[in-house]
Amino acid sequence: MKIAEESQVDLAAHEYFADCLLRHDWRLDEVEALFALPFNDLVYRAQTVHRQNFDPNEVQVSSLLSIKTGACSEDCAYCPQSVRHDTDLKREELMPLDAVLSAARTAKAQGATRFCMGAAWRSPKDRDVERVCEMIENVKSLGLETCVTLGMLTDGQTQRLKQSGLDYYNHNLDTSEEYYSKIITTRTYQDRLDTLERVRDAGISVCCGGIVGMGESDKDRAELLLELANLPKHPESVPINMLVQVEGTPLAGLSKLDSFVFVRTVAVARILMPKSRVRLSAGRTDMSDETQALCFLAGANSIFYGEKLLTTENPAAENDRRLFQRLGLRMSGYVDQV
Ligand code: SAM
Ligand code: DTB
Ligand code: SF4
Repeated sequence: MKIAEESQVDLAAHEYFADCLLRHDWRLDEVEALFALPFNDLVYRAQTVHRQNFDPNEVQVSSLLSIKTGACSEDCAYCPQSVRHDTDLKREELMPLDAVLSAARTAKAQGATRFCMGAAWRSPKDRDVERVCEMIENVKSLGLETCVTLGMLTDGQTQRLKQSGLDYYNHNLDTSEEYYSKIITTRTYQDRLDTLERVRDAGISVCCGGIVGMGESDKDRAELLLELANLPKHPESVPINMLVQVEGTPLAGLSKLDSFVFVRTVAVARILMPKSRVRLSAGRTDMSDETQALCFLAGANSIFYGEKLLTTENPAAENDRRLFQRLGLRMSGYVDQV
């Protein structure tokens, strides 16, 4: 065996044994007990786990682009892109390759290391997947990691995406199984789990998390994190989104979630999934710098970066760079700190 092959085997074995040391058998009462800890104890515990596994002052940054916008047949109550909700959103067909590449170049110049492309589909057609594969190949050639989120996939589609060089697939569980049926009626939790399994089987890294602030209970939040932590393998990325309330969606006007509960959710995710990137995701525009700093203290080490999420606002890149500077945080892989 050549040395390069040997070290790849070593690496795979190392990853396998490292994964075996992670727990996948959390119980609901244990997770609820973590949530119920005094805030200082919980954050201390999360930061301790964080330091054992990551550089505590480094944050990974991903930029998002909506490559197909609106007119989605699903009825997700949180989403401005559902055809069932009367939002002001302008629908757009699948973007041409050059427009995608131009956005990817801007994201890279601003310091992003991963480019995530999202499409408002229930599930893509094979010909859509072909076009997305072309985007993936081209974005990768710019030196960016790639992530896509396209809805439910078949086995053939996950294999095709893997072949194109896709690094991550985002597919969120979003909430507990019980609350899911109150938020979405056009697909089931099991549909979601099935796609996640297909993505794993194809050898693509998994990005999977959820949304809080949708009127769910403490138990729902605990169950969501329990579900993620007890997957056969922890998702490599765990986005924790605060609901962005969009006028015209059924969830607009809900009372806002206590920001400390949001921080607690980040902390518990960090403790349950010690080696995963926990992403402080949607909702940062409405968060104070202090709340975001608490999230980093609680173990968040990734953000969505750049002016826009998919269809809603995100803080300006310049503001985030200033925040990082004030906190002494570094963006991973970004040499030219501005
Ligand atoms: N259609 C695909 C799907 O649902 O899997 C991919 C795109 S969908 C917009 C990606 C994710 O965005 C959703 O799973 C949800 O977690 C998140 N999302 C959508 N609307 C949101 C909102 N208003 N606030 C926070 N997160 C939201
Ligand atoms: C994720 O967990 N959050 C991102 C990404 N994965 C695709 C999407 C957030 C969307 C927020 C609402 C919008 O901009 O449309
Ligand atoms: Fe469609 Fe995805 Fe929005 Fe649901 S979350 S309505 S599947 S775009």
